[in-house]
Amino acid sequence: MDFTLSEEHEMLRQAVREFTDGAVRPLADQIDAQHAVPRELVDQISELGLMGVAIPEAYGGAGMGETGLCIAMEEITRGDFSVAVTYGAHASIGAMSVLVGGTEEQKQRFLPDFASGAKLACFGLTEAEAGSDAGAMKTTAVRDGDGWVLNGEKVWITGGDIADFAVIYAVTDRAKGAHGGVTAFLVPRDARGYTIGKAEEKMGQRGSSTVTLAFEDVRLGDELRLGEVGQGFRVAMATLDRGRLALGANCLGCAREAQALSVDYANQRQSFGRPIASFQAIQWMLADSAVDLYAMESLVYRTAWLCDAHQPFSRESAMTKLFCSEALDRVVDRAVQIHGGMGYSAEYKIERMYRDARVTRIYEGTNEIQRLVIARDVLKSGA
Ligand code: COS
Repeated sequence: MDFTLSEEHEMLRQAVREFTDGAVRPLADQIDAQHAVPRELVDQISELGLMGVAIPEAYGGAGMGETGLCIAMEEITRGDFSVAVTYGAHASIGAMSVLVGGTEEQKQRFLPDFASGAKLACFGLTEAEAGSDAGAMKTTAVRDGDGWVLNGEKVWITGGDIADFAVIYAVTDRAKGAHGGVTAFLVPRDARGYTIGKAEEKMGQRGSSTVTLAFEDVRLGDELRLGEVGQGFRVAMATLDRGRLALGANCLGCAREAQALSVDYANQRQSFGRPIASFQAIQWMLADSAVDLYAMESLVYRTAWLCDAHQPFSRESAMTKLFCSEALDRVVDRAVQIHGGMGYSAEYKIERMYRDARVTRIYEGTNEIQRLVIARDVLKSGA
């Protein structure tokens, strides 16, 4: 058994860490206050080659697998969650839908631009009345000659305002139900009838844009259909397996930063004539968070290894998302407690991180859905 990262992965971590320290962390307060990630930051991520970190070299990517993507996500999230989520909307679930569901021809046509960041993608599954029950979607794509006509509206689409393409899941045969009647499409932003709607005002991760995308009689050639007709639900679920894993890496990065800030604060803050780090009450909180961090790291990188080794990892990805998002909540909550009144002040980073963390138990499948996915697999396999 060998748990060491390859030299290549270690170099990637170092490069992303330097980028985060120099370019991301200094902007985090501004990003939160202005509710926007500067486009230049997204372009810098592209220039570093990170948009294609998990895309195979054959399609212009770095070929560093989900392990590489998790490293990049972890490190960027240490600097700012909104930047990491903006990055992940493309690199983790947008572009990955094409890798997971596209034909060889589509991979060759689209992935090189997705890998370089010349074009960005977003992922459109959720609708106003189809969140956890993704199969209840109302968006339709109807055959029209050689192509399709798309109608409907997707909500909560991260990065929908900057994406050049949206991966849209639509009902193509209502009679077959969600599982056999949903198909995925790669919809270009400049298609007639494609409208980018309003951005949500959010509690946290305020810099990441989250918009509605509406489609009114959008005509699509059949070459923009991703995968087989009727197989879209499976493409969505297999893509989310990767997305949920990468989200675990986001949680790990945010938790690491919260713990590092807590250690600094505990060493520097004096109470009763000595640093609060010398009190057992504080030490126990730091110890409990260290255990959470170790468990998060173990889950993230073992599951990434399963994915890169082409082994099944749906259950493990749901477990990673579930555990890491709940562990992050515990770690940031302790971090606020250690910071005392300062942890509640908007002047300290920890206040933003506490707000940023909360949604991780909700998006990419609520934790209730993760428990459902895990329990179904436990009951099916008997263990
Ligand atoms: N990989 C590949 N295929 C998968 C899969 C996976 N991880 N999970 C399910 N499938 C396939 C199943 O094999 C099944 O195919 P068959 O009908 O041929 O057997 C099909 O997809 C339907 O799966 P399932 O029966 O589990 O569907 P349900 O509608 O019962 O449940 C849940 C699906 C609830 C798990 C799904 O709707 C879900 O994940 N909801 C949350 C959505 C979400 O994460 N939203 C966030 C959006 S992105 S921010």
